[in-house]
Amino acid sequence: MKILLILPAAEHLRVTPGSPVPRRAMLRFSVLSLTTVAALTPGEHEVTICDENVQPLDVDADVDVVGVTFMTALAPRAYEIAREFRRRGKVTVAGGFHPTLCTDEAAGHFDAVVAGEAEGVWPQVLEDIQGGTLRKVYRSDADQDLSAVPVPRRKLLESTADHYATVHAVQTGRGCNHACRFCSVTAFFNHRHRSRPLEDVLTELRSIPRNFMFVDDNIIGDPQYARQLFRAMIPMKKRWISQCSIEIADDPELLALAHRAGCRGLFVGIETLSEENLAAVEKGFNDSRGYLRRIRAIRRAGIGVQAGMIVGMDGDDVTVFQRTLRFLQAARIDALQLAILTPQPGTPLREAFVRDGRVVDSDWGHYDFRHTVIRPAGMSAAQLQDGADWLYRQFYRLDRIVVRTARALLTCGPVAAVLVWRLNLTYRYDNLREHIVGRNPVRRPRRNLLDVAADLLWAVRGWAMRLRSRPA
Ligand code: B12
Repeated sequence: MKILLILPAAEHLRVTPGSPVPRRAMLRFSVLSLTTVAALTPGEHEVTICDENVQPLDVDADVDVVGVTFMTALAPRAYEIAREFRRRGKVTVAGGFHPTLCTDEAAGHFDAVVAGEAEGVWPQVLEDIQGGTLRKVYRSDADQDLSAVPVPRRKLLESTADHYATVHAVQTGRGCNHACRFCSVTAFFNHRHRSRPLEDVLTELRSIPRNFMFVDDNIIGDPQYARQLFRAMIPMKKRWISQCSIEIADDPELLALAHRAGCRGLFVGIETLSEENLAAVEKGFNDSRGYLRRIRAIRRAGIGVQAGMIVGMDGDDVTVFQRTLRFLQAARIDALQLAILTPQPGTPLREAFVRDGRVVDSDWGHYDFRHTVIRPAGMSAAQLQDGADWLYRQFYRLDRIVVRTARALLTCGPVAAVLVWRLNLTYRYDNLREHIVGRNPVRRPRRNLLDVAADLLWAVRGWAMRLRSRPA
């Protein structure tokens, strides 16, 4: 059979016929979900991948089966895609986070849903399609060991590889032992962490270039395993980034090993400065009192820190934005991913918000962490949106990016500095493109001259592009 695997993109990011691929190389990482499903596909089938972030989707493609992966914010687009292909008589299959956490909903739009991991399930789905016995839902065994995880078929991304920062995404393990109430990973993997056989990972690493990304949810999920992995990686002289809990800072030996193994940047879920908030989401292990010391330890080890911060938790009032910005500056955070508290499906957080009637927007398309979909406790929804936008915009001011990059160069070295520069510019680019300005609810608006100039240049660029794309 001919199988097309699709990663949908939200409307403002989607590449359509004739439109240019937006310049956001740093944030685009290869589609590991789909290259993995492709690798699980028996050789008799022909597989292609379409990532709507970098290429237009041809709904008239000559294919038999269409597999779509999607997170919650992409559900509306995934359902549109399913409708188009089903109308053309193709068999459609859904997989990934949203179909797993909202299986019945996804089953209403697709011919079949794979809930959970594809290993051990996907070949059966294909066999059933061929045999005419396709079921609605296929559920993977959540406890299976990860020796069945294949080496992803990265070659399928060859024609679009230039649009990604790297197509070399590697996973050493899945899930996380923590049980943070807002986290989809906890819901998906039932707060359990499993590691792949170390030798499988090392073999895969030997086959890829120097720079890559570990897409683990917590690269030190099993500290003993991480120690072995890092030791074995030292002679490989790789350079990589990953995600990790702040607990790495409490283990100087592990931290040093990570750096010697080539780690140059970590995404760390700091989430909030408030102990009350941390306790409410069951992330007390973060211990906000030690943030500055722990972040300093990670940066001193030569590893840049991207902070994941959440605003809009119940202990937050309108002062949270300015306090958070001050903290990020004081902690010398290298990059920021800011989230507005979003009750994702399947999480205990959602259950509580639904129960209390505090979910005010049920359009999944807005569940991208950039929209306010809740009624916050300590401010209005408009203040939360404004303040979050303001904080994002302020953090990515051009002068701050320049200082940040220079600092990263001096403290973490050239690889980290290049990463910081590109990552910061990508977020700044996204903020400009999405016209994110915002307003600090506790202060009168004050704009930076550089930002005003950048906005003007941006508007001129937009006009020029529109003029150029206008039909003669
Ligand atoms: C790497 C990553 C990214 C990367 C790359 C994303 C990409 N396009 O590939 C970047 C940094 C860009 C990113 C961005 C975002 N991400 Co992200 N990301 C991840 C992360 C850590 C790993 C994804 C991955 O590669 N997994 C490895 C693959 C192999 O696992 P998998 O996807 O689960 O696939 C398996 C099964 O699900 C199944 N499967 C999956 N798809 C399909 C399809 C078919 C047809 C079949 C049969 C089976 C199948 O089979 C696979 C093999 O078993 C996940 C967390 C996680 N554990 O997965 C979060 C995660 C997916 N991201 C998430 C979010 C929210 C975002 C952002 C919105 C964050 C933000 N604030 O901006 C953005 C959105 C960007 C966008 N528009 O696409 C959430 C999604 C939550 C939800 N309920 O939808 C997750 C779960 C993180 C979390 N803790 O909540 N992300």
